[in-house]
Amino acid sequence: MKDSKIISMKVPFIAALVFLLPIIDTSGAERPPNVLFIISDDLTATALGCYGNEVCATPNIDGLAARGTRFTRAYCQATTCGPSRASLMFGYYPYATKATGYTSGREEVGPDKDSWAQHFRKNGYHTARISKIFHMGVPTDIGPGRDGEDDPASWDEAFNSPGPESKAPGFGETLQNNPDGTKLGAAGGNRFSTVEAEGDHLVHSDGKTADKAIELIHRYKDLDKPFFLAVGFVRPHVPLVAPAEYFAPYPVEAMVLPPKLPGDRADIPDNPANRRTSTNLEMNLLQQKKLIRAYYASVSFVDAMVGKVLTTLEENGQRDNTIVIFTSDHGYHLGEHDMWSKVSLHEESARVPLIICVPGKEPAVCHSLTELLDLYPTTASLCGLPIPKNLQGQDISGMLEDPRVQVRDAILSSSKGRLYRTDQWALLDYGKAGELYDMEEDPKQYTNLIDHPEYADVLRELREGLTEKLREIENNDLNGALKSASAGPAPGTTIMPAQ
Ligand SMILES: [Ca+2]
Repeated sequence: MKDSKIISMKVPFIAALVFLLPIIDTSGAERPPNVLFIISDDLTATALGCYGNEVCATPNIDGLAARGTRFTRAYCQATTCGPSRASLMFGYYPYATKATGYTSGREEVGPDKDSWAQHFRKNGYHTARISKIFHMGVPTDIGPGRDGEDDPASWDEAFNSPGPESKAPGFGETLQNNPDGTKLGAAGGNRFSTVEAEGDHLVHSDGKTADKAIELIHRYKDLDKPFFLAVGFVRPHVPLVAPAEYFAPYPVEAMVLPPKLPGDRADIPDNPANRRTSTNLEMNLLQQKKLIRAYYASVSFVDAMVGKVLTTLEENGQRDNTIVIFTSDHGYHLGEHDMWSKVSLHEESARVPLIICVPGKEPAVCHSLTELLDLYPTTASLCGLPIPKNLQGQDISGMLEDPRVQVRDAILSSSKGRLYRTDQWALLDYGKAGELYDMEEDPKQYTNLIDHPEYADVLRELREGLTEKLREIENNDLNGALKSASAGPAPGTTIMPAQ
């Protein structure tokens, strides 16, 4: 980032024009591009080849990244499923909506606000959901194929993908709270259980999701309007269940744990966000390696399903008129600082993979700070739709033209505390306790500087920035402070008429 000092808030006029040119489809008619939004559940960027993982095979996601813009510093707004998804789908920070539990966010924003998909639906798009887009319990809703916390107003059609989860036939294990290995088989529920499953992809929820997406893409080829198709894969959320063939490339003895540095946890506050440790989960080293193995198998399974969907898009001739987005609702720890899973506000948990592939745009890697709630206004901009004024995200479409463009100085994420992350610094604020990291000198976050007197000025500036950010977020139209925003172009935004 040191060489990327260009700060351009405005896309040059010509570039903006190019962005908004409608795509001419095979029938010769002009219409806005389709949107294919793919979201994996609990997927950390560090597990993907295109983000530097040299073990986990993700050729299809890597291929998408090679064609699109890969964002290296994209962050979720909450490090748990429900509030992260409510935030990205409705375009508000959890601090504004108070949507912090297992909710779609609809109840919190009210009936007069349009979700991301609903906005496209109202502007001439056919919208569809497959599986988990708003919050669904995994495996509680996935097992029976329930809607979970859906928002029906968002979709013309919605499909669920039931799956056996930890009850899938195959070789199952329970890795947590099973120190002597006496509990045989895969325990049910939201646990570190694994199944090397018998049978093909269609045994599982994600296999059915991919096949439904393929069916819809075929069907939508002759649609008289563009589509907004949201495809939610539930892996690598636990239980870590996938066809056995996806486990085969990852022998457990070849799995490498992150370094366990002596004293690493001594300066990490005992906050609820930091308690999913190997010790608390009672996982020995072998079980930790098995967990990584099953996580990689699950990621490779999702990658294969993503590949099926993208191949169908290409074979149907729709790749050149479809914006493809791939991301996750938050990241995940795979043993860093001896932590596992989500909730933590450290880098591996708060950062998400984000790839945006827009037909005709040059491939790029973008290091600018971005947030998941930027997706709503950005895709609206890319498709020539108005950007609703109530949205709290930013239009980052300029980054797709020039990856040096920046639209924000800091990101905000949250769980049991909050993360305020600037270009150089990460402040993890828990109220009385906290963590401060120099992300240029210490990207793995080994040395908490918060009590070092020489960083007092840095800390004060970050706290002021955080306070200011929270004040901006509080100034929203949900609490009566602002007049209700109507859909319309943001000041200075060039808009194509919606079709
Ligand atoms: Ca999740």
